[in-house]
Amino acid sequence: ALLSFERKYRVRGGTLIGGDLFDFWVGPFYVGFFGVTTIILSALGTALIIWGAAMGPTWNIWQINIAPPDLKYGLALAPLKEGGLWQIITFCATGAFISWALRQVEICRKLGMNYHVPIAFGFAIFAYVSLVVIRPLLLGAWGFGFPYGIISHLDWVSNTGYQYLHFHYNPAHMIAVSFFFATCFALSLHGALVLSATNPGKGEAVKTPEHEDTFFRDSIGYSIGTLGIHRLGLFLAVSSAFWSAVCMIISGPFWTRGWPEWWNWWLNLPVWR
Ligand code: BCL
Ligand code: UQ1
Repeated sequence: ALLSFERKYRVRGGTLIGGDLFDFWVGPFYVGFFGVTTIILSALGTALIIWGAAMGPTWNIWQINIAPPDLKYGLALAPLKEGGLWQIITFCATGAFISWALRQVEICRKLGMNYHVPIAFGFAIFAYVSLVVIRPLLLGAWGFGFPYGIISHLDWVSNTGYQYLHFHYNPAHMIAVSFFFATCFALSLHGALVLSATNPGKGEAVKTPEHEDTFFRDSIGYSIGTLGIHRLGLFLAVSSAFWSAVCMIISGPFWTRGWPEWWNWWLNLPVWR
């Protein structure tokens, strides 16, 4: 159902392309040019995955796999059944993700909001594109992309990790992992704080942000504030995706040996060498 205030926000314009074309809603959903491209690309990509599965040896959901082309095809287009399908699916997925981000931009413009949401999603897209486009381009073959399948992509992560002997020694991976953990920690603090303030014992009044500030000032001597925690959360989350992308783009294109060996710069510092 349309909520009482929703109609007020259903404003014309703010589109990036095509003027009024597709500037309408279907039920609760804004359509827009990029809504149409999202639907088309994700439907096509999904259909191709199902088609690829149908040509494959199994319907076991864990084992279905759509592999990228063999390395011998380099950066060329491969035959459909030998990775070409993976290439088209990758194109559809990337196009659908970017379309989704641009639809977010149009909705932001309609609402007079800033672009934090599509920019944040852009970092997730960057992490995906770093694996299936940027790194393969830098290494000279689409075959370096990861395969689409539940078990198969896990095997790819494991194999790719061990190619560098011990991936925990990748410094950018260290930073990415630390940001992921910090994100979880910050969100758990925030969720716990908000719920404890807004869900008081029976018969008690809901508490205010001043109570929240006071809790953290009393316990650790500092409160980052209600706006601040959301800025911190955005920074931590976006940094997680960013350093994930970096840790893969440098693995191969800029460092080909084991990651433990990279740390020799430390052992070789003139102070103790
Ligand atoms: Mg590691 C990557 C953590 C051990 C090898 N590793 C990662 C990172 C993350 C991580 C930092 C994956 C997240 C990411 O990229 O997000 N690794 C991690 C941790 C440990 C660990 C915590 C641990 O030991 C506790 N890693 C190891 C071991 C190695 C190893 C030592 C294997 C032996 N690791 C690798 C390799 C890789 C990682 C290889 C990577 O490739 C990966 C990485 O950094 O990738 C960049 C980024 C987010 C995305 C990519 C998601 C993008 C989402 C898109 C844009 C939208 C999807 C929409 C969806 C389809 C729609 C759904 C439909 C709706 C629900 C309806
Ligand atoms: C915090 O200080 C704060 O301000 C009142 C919040 O807002 C609701 C929070 O959610 C959290 C988690 C904190 C504490 C965080 C730090 C970094 C001290």
